[in-house]
Amino acid sequence: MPDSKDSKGKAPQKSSDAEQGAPGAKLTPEAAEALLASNPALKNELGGLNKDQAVEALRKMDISELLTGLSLTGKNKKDMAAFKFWQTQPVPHFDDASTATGGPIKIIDPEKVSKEPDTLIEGFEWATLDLTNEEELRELWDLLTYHYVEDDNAMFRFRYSKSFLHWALMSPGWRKEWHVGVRATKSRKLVASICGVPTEVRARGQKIKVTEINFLCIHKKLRSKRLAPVLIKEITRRCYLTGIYQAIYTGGVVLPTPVASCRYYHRPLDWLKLYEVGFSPLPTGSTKARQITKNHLPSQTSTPNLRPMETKDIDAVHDLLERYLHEFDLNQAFNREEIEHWLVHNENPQKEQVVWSYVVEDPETHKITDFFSFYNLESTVIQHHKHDAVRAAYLYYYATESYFSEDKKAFKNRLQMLMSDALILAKKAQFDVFNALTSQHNPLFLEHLKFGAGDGQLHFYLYNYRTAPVSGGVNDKNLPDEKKMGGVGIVML
Ligand code: MYA
Repeated sequence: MPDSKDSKGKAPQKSSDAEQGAPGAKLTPEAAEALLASNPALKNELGGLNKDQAVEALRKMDISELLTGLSLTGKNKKDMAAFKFWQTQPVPHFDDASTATGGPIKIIDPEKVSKEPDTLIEGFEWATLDLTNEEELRELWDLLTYHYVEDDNAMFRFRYSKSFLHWALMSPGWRKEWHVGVRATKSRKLVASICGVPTEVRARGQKIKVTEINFLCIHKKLRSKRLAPVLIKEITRRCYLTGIYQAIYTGGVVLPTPVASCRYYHRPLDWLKLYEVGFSPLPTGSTKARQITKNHLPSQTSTPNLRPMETKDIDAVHDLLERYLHEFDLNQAFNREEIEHWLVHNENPQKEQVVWSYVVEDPETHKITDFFSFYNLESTVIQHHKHDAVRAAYLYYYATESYFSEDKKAFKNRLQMLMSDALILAKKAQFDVFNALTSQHNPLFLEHLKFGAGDGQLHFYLYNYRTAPVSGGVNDKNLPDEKKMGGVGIVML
């Protein structure tokens, strides 16, 4: 039973009017089969049909209807029949996603990359944001706070803190040129953004230098004017100019073509507040008191020798995490500096804490045997008389030596204990809800620890790189499945 109303994923947006009513392309049988194979949710929607019937049913639909079907809740209702922009980009098409071998889609000749940006619509100009400047950081924060991702019913909107933006956008190797803005020429107001940071990912063992793209945002008054493609092309140009030809990004909307799709799960920490803001429903037949009791957590953690991660743990955590992440088809390849940046919290009274990381140290060998982390991402509760924000902890990276033992049951038990402690620590840190995807080995603990299924999916995309679909940890019923693990080993902010 879904326990939470909203996914808090990267929510889908309304379609641009320009493409409404465009005729939908028909799929080939191979494309329909590939799409079914990589989308358990869609397959589930066609439940009751055998494979051939399902393929045939899919072929009869146009792509726009089909993509609507990709979401169990119809959340992705967006007429994308034409994909006028995405069709022109080096991304896999729906029908070739699973068939071709891995590798770059297009070889970029740096000589041919334009040295100048495209012109913007009248009255607007390009900006490069200097996020070391408090005022410019505040401008980006302001744009995102009022115009970034909302859920379908416009009840919640992501509220990334300034500390978060600092953390997310100034990671090792960051470049100012990849913090792209658009300003209104007259007022100088920042009205749009798209940002990237460099990192490396491994796709089926192939290490790729990528830009991690995030914070694509357009002021509400400038929506549906085809500005998003212009922003995407501009950051692509800036990446190409620095010799980066691939990117990774996530979104709640279906675009050509997800490499993996995970589902959101939510563990209430303050059930009553989540109920009051409309995030968690009261299940039929239950009472508020029963829900509060159901979600009650112990006040003390239970893993022996658990403590906050410190600078001295960086090498050990790096070693453990790298060995663990290697096991996933799609994962992030960290260097030491990145481990320090992404996982170690340095006390600073001026800055809000963004990341919480814990390690287990063996008291005899002093070996780090386990580690887990979560980060803070609040959402504004839009127009609520009592609460103005929901504090959500998002599960980040974790790893445990028990994964490498033969005893898979011991690994499962260990992970359940660690994650239960993560919930307790998040509750102590005043979070209202703990969110996790079906990625990593999360199917081993989600249902056991009373996470409720969200209604959102998070789709993972690679730009200018093809690899066969990666499992998102869910089965045909879009439920977490231990047999579907091992796909996604990257967490995107
Ligand atoms: S995901 C977060 C996205 N942001 C939000 O949801 C915030 C609230 N919404 C908005 O600000 C706007 O609605 C946005 C679209 C900006 C989303 N990713 O300008 P338009 C396509 C990619 O008329 P608008 C994140 O940050 C759409 O299919 N494309 O539309 C990761 C259509 O194309 P096509 C998207 O609503 C971002 C076209 O845009 C998305 O005014 C990764 C319509 O443009 C989306 N989330 O603005 C970006 N939403 O005709 C890709 C719509 O083909 C990076 N569209 O259907 C690619 C890698 C680049 C670097 C490469 C380096 C090598």
